[in-house]
Amino acid sequence: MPYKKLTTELKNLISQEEDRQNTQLQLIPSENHVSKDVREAVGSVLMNKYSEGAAGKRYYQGNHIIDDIEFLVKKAALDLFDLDPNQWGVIVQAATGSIANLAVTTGLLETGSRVLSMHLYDGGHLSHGWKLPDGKKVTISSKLFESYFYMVDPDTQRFDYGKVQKRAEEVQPKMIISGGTAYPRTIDHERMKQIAQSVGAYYLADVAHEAGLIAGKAYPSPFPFADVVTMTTRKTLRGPVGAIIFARKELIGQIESALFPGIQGGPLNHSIAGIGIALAEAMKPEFKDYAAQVIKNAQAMANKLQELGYHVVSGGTDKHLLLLDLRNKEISGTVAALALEKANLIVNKNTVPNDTGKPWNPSGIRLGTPAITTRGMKEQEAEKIALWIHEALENRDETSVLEKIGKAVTELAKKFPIP
Ligand code: DSN
Repeated sequence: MPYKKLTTELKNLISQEEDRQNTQLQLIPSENHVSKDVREAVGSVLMNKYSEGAAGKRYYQGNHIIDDIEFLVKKAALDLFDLDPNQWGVIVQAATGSIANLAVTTGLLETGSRVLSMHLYDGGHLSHGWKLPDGKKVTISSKLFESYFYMVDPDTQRFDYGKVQKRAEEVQPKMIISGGTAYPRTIDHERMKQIAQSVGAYYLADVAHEAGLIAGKAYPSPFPFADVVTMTTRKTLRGPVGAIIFARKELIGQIESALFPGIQGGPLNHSIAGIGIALAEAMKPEFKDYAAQVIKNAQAMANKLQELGYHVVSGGTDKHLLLLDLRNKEISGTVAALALEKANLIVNKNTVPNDTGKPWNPSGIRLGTPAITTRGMKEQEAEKIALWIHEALENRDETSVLEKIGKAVTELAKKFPIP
């Protein structure tokens, strides 16, 4: 393909994607819409600079400005979460959450050590040592460490910390991890730290999903308890793709060397600056209103769906996400997600606790409100979306009904433009 045609085609596709984001509703809880300032930072000339090494200790010349940027972003990260720089260290170079978690585990643990984390079907994450139920090691974390999982109580679909304690005593892990992708309830970080301490393990709280809610003081902070906290920056924190690692001062050096030269080369300076802008935005008083509204919207959506006969996992949500187990409706997660896409409602299929389906055809869908709340939507819109979800799922084989809903969704979306 000639260069000019390729460039034109790519520019067209970018503009089509912008249009798609504007005219559909993004209900995937790990997605959000960043500000123009974040986009400008990420698209800036900072990406031209190589800066391997920590800020102030680089292997390349010409990095004094990049150093200033990285120092500023690190300080902003500590400030946003009210952390004392004498007690906490921070790393902003990890390109993604999975890489951040790999840096933490490889930095603090011997290869082959035992790690205990949330089961994926109960809301955990691949990078916490996930292996398939038949034992197949499909992640680097499961290949490097001996991984074990704790699960939600089958009746409440919430963690029973007494059972987590028992599991920890059986497994005797070197690290206990909480957090992940789809646990809709508050995690008791104080209890998790006690459990970890009782077996001599580090406690890593992965708050990738909740970072913005914690920054906005709408969700409990893990910092008083955890030894290490990791987060991605693109979800509720409303920044670019990236991650932040916070660790108690005495642990940060090992993690830093595990990241570079252990895992990564040159950091993504443009993303780091974009993270800094997002942190600054999260310091504004209105970000607290945003975080609180994200949760109100998710609860309004969960309540409405429950009224409509859906099994909302754990009976509701304390945060920005909810999980529907569709087995009572006899619809697979895949069929549901595809039907909703035709109605311009973008969700993802997801495993649910005690799933009897397969990861590529699980029994549920996951919904979230960070992106619609950024657009300015409130409970009224969240309830309307729940009604559309119901109508679309009931009429999943009726293209004309899905198209009709899709048009109504777009009309609403256009009233709430993306930043
Ligand atoms: N992408 C994250 C999420 O959707 O929660 C998982 O890696």
